[in-house]
Amino acid sequence: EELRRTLTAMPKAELHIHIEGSLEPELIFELAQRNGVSLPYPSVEALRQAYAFSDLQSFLDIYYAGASVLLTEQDFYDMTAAYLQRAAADNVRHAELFFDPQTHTARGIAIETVINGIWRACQDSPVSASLILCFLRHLSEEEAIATLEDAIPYRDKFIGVGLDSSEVGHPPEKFARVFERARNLGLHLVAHAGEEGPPAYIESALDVLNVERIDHGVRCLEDPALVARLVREHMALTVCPLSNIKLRVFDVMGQHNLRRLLDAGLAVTVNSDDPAYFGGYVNDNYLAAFEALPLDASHARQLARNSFNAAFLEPEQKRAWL
Ligand code: ES4
Ligand code: ZN
Repeated sequence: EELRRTLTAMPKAELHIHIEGSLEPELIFELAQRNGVSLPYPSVEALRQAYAFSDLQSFLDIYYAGASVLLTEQDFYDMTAAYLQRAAADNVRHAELFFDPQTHTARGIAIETVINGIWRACQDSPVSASLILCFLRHLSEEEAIATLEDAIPYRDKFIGVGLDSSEVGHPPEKFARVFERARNLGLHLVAHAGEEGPPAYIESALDVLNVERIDHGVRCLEDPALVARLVREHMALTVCPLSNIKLRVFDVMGQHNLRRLLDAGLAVTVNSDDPAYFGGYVNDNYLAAFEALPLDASHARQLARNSFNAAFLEPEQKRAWL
C-alpha cells in the first residue's frame, strides 16, 4: 500500500499516449450527438463491450471508428483537455501527445482544425504538454510526405514526428524519406517498433529513420546484440503494459517482460498508449505492472526518472522535476 502511494504520487512524464485513444465512450457519444454523427452502437455500454481485442489490427479498426465523431476544432480541444486533466490527477507533470492527422484529413477535416484544437488545449493545460505528429504506416510514404508538407504552416505547434498503426508488413524502411525530411526540419523523431513487429524493425528504426526513442520495443529481448546496443545508446523504450495485454502481445501481466527490460539496463518508461481502450491511464499501468511483477520502490523511482530523462525537454526543466 505504501508502494501504491509511491506509484500514484510520484511526479512522472507520459511519453506514449495517442490522443485519439483517450476518447472515452461517454465523450464519443456526446460528440456524436453534438455533431449528428450516427454510431453503429446503441449505447455507451454496447460500445465499451466491443473493446475486446485479439491483436493490434482488431483494436485499430474500432479506434478509427471512434475517432469519426471528431469534426470541429472544439471537439479536438475537448478531447485533449479531458486527457490533460486526467493526466494531472495521475501526477503527470509533462506529456508528449501523439496525434494522427491522416485519420481526420481522410474524412475531409482540415489539418488546421486538428492541430489548432489539440494545440489550444495544450496551451490551456494544467500540465506541460507537447505534440508529436504521427504518420499512419499502413498508408503510403507519399501520403506521409503530403501530410508533413500540409503541417509545415503549423511547424511551431509540434515538436516531432512518429510512426504508428499496423506494424507488421510496414517496416521503417518504407518511411526513410519522410523521416529525413522531418529531420531536416529540426523535428524530433520516434517510431513504434517491436510491438508486434520483429527486432529487425527496431534496428531499422534506429539505422534508417534515426529515431531518438522507440515506442514499445518490447520484442528487443529476442535479440541480445540489439539489447546491448539499446543500452549502450541509452535508447528509451516507451512501454505500455496494459496495451500489451489487451492486444495480446503477452497473455497476462505476470508474463510481461518489463522487469527483464529493466534488469537488462534499458531506459524503460511506463505509459498508457490508448487509455480509453486499454483499461486505464498511466497510474493504472504502473499499478497493474507492479501488482503482477516483482518490482519495488526502487524500480518505481527508476521508471519515473527514465520518463523525464527520455522527454524532449530542456535539461534545466528535467532537473526541476527529477
Ligand atoms: C496504437 Cl497500440 C498502437 N500501436 C500502433 N498504432 C497505434 N495507434 C494507436 N494505438
Ligand atoms: Zn502506441
